[in-house]
Amino acid sequence: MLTSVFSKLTKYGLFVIVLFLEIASYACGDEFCYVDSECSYNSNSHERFLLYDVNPPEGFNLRRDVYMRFAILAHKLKHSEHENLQHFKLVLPPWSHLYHWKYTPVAEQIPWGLYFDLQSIKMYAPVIEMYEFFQAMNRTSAVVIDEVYVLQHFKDMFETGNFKNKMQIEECAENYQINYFFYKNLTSHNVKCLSYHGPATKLSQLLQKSSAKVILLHHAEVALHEMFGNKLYWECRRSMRFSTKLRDIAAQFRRKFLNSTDKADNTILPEKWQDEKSKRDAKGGPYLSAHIRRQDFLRGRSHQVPTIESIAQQIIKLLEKLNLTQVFIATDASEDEYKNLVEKIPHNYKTIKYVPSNGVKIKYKNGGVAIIEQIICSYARHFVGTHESTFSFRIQEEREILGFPVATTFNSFCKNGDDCPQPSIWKIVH
Ligand SMILES: Nc1nc2c(ncn2[C@@H]2O[C@H](COP(=O)(O)OP(=O)(O)O)[C@@H](O)[C@H]2O)c(=O)[nH]1
Ligand SMILES: [Mg+2]
Repeated sequence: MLTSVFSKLTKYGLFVIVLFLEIASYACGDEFCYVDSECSYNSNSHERFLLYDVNPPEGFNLRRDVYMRFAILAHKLKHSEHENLQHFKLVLPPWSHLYHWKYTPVAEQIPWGLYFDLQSIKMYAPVIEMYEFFQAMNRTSAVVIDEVYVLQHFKDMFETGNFKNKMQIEECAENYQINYFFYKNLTSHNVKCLSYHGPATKLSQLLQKSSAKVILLHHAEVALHEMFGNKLYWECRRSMRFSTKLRDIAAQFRRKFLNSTDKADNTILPEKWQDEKSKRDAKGGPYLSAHIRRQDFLRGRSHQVPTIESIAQQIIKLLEKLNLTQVFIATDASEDEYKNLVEKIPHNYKTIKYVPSNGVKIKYKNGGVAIIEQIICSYARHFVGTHESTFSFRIQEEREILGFPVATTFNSFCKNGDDCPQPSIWKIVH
C-alpha cells in the first residue's frame, strides 16, 4: 500500500523549493531576526522538527487558528512523558502567497516575527522560524524531509456519519501537488497520505512511533482543535500578541484620530500575557468599530451579506444608540463601495478608515495593514463584524483578552431586520 502511494506521488514529482536568496534577506542583524540572543540558531542533535502547511486558498485568520491547533500539540509534546517527543520544535510556516494579499509578491516568504511578538509566542510553545530551521539543518545542500504526511478526510466519513477519531495511511484521494512556500531546496523521498479524523494532539501517536528528525504535515487544517475555548486554548491565543511595531502604529492612529488611549479606555494589559487577569471593565475608545467583509463574501455568501445601504443604516442606528460620533471602518471593500458608505452616513458623524503610508504598505504588506485595522477595531467601545468571517472572530477574541463586556463584542451586521444570526459567544477562560 505504502509503496503504491509513494510511487503515485513521485509520478507527479515531489516538490519543492526556493530559498537561499530569501534567507539572506532575513539574515542576522536586520530587524526580521528575532532569534533569542544572537542571530544564529543553535540546534542540538536531539532536536526534531515538525513543519506544517495549510490548504493554499485559506486566509490569514483561519491559518492563525490552525497554528493554535499545532501550537497546543507542540506545547503538549514539550511536556510529554516520552523523551523522543520532548525535543520537537514546531516550524512556523512563512506567510506567503495568500489569496487575498493583492500587493504582496506571490513568492515572498514572510517570517512570523514581522507580525507577531515571537518572544511572547515562545513562552507558550517551542516554535522556530523557517530561517532558523534552515540554520539548524546546516543548509549546505537541499534539506531532505524524512517523512511527509498529506492529511485528508476519510472518504466515507460524511456519508456514514462515523466521526470517531482515527488515522490510517491510505491511497491519496487526489493528486496532491506540494509546493511548500516555493522553497526550492526542500525535498522528500517519503510522502504518504494519511486519512485523518481527530484533534491535532492525536498526531503525537504518529510522532512517537516515528524516529524521523524532520516531518512535514500537509493540509494540516484537517486536524482539529482538541478542545475549543478551554483554558489551554486561551493561553495559546493570549500568547499570540502582535508585534510591538504594529501595536504602536495602531495606538498612534487611535490617539491621533479617535481620541483613544489605553489609560482613558481602561485597556492596559500587563507586559506579559501570563500576568493577564480576568476582567470585564474595559471601556474602549469613544468610537464604534465595524468590520465589513466584501470581495469573495459578496460572491460566495450573497444570501448573508447586507447591502452598503443597509450597513450604513445599521451603523447610524448604533451610533445613535451608543451616543457615539465616530465610526472606524475595517474593510476589504473596493474604493467605490467605501465612498458609497461614507456618503450614506451623515457628516455630523466622523467615518474613518486606516490608510497606510507607502512605507507601511511596503514594509508590512497586506497582512500588517489588516492586523493594524484589527487592532484598532479591538479597542473600540463597541464592535460589529461580519457574520462567519474569521477576520471578525479574531477581533472578538482580542476584545475578550482586553476585558470588554460581552455585549460590546459579539455582534454581526444583519442581512436585513428579520434575518439576523449573531455570532456564538466564546468567552475567555482564565
Ligand atoms: N485590510 C483589510 N483586509 C481585510 C479586511 N477583511 C478582510 N481582509 C483581507 O481578506 C482576508 C480574509 O481572509 P481571512 O483572514 O481568512 O478571513 P475570512 O475570509 O473573512 O474568514 C484577510 O486576511 C485580509 O487580507 C479588512 O477589513 N481590512
Ligand atoms: Mg477566509
